[in-house]
Amino acid sequence: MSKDFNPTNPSWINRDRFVLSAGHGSMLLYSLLYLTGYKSVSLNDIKNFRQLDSICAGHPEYHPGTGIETTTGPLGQGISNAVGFAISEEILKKQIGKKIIDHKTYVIAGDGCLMEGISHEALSLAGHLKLKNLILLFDNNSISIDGPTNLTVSDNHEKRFKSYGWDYIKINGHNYKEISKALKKAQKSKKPIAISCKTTIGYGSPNKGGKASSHGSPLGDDEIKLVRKKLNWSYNPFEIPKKLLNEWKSIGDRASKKAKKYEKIFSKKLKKNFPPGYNLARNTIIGSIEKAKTEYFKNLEPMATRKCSEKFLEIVSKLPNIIGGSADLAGSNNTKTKNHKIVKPGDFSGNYIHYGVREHAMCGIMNGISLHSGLIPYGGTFLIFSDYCKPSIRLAAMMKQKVIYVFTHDSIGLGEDGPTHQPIEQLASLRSIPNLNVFRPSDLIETFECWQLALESKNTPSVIALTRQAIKPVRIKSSTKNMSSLGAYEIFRTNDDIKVTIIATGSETSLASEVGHKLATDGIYSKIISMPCHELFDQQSEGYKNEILSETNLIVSIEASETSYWKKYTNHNGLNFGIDDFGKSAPYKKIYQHFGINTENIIKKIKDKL
Ligand SMILES: Cc1ncc(C[n+]2csc(CCOP(=O)(O)OP(=O)(O)O)c2C)c(N)n1
Ligand SMILES: [Mg+2]
Repeated sequence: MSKDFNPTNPSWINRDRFVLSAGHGSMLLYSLLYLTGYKSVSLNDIKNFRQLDSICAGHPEYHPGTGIETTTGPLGQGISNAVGFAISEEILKKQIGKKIIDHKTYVIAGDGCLMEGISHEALSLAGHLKLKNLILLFDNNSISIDGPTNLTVSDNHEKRFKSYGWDYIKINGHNYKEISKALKKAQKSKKPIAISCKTTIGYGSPNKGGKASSHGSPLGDDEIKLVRKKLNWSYNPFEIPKKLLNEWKSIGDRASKKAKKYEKIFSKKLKKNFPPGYNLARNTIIGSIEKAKTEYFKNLEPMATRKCSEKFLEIVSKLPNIIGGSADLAGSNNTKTKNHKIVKPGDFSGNYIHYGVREHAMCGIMNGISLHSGLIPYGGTFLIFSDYCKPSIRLAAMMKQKVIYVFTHDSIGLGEDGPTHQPIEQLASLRSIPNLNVFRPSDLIETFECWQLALESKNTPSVIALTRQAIKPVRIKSSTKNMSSLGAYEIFRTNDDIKVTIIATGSETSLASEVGHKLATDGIYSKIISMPCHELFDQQSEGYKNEILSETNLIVSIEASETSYWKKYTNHNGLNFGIDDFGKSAPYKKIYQHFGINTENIIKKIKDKL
């Protein structure tokens, strides 16, 4: 049954997914898309390989609706993406029935992908979960850039895959019959399966075939002549004989016809059964969100923002399309609520994934879940370990995916675990990634607002940085407007005629408020700005930004984190309270004192400056 792909409707939800983890082989994908009749890639595009604005980029990370699902530049990422695709397929199949969702995910990975650590994390989780819909084709050519892989690798690939709980079969990767037979077998496998395809790099090149030199550099005119001779190919460059082209197109046409039949039958069912997205279901949960806020206003108790986040997740976890998880820190990240059900090996009726201590794969897998379409993934770890997630976060931002990172223990406020666990430069480095919103809310109201913004974002992934320690609320009156959507806003001012603007985020906003009140008792008046999201603030009108930033000569920032990123708001003559060194292991209030992030020090420095 060929419902695998459809050149005339590349985005069909039940298509098989194809991931090119060895993204440097992108021409394989472009040529197949062209030959089978996808409109997205023309022969001209292929001629413009790697040229400005050509769809045939060097590494085409993702192009929606073109047949390019995802191919990864950073080796190994694609394996984790494929695991995410396979998880999405299983979850959606369970939710809406296998008559509607029932497809496979194929991934081509090379020696390099399997050398990368992320492959271990992702393959291990895939084996554990028994993802029988996942087929990995291993381009086993025993060559990478520096030479033969025996320079660096002595792994027994078969034993490695089998120990993860995968099936493993070996074929000659240049033998079409063997490839076809292996794929048929793989499609019936009860486990995830790897097909080791023994291949020769630069196949057909008499002098460069099988050698590392054919990986990246052109063969050269003389060698190309020899290849043509060897492969018995007498046509001009880019000339594809009509007969051959027709054969390929007919494969595409046959696939389209079959896919169309299925699409017709299932599109109605699909519409009826597809889980409602967050935006669609918003009205049904908005009441619960408002109720939780009202409860909060009654007491206004200090609360850790990770706890506030849990309260929000308790509500949205009722929506089937939001898939939570954590890298073995569910209880610390507060990502798993009483409403969650765990995804288990072979049982995908849940909505919460225990990723294990596998941060990198977790984030790569979330990219795959999001790219599959239909589900919104969020996953947690400590903010410090965002460094283990960074390559995948960067790709999510580049591919415009709605992935949400819940990073708790977001400062020295975590206390005794000390410098290895205390994030310093992490916020600045996350903020420097284009198209990523980094939220650091100050209390329950802002946490709810930031979560809503993350879920309603269309093309931007979000980091939500949350405290371990309880913090005092800063928003004490209800408002219908989502103030965090402005990125920064005034919480209060102590007088009409102010001398100082104090900007803070997260746990430091209540400290900023305290500073403001105390300064007022000495006749120094200020306004307090909460800035839960730099990126959203930077997108506001010049007028609004001036309102916030141009009222006083002195601007002060307070954030228990590296300070350099704040200079663009405070200017060189402002004051930045933060930490430009690694943290300390001690009860957290002592660490705040140690680094001078306390009322007395801040007030003294402001007075000195004025
Ligand atoms: C994370 C990462 N590190 C390094 C590279 C640079 N790089 C691109 S291809 C490659 C070698 C890959 O070898 P293999 O997967 O065996 O591909 P083959 O040469 O066989 O096509 C390297 C090191 C990369 N793309 N990603
Ligand atoms: Mg190789």
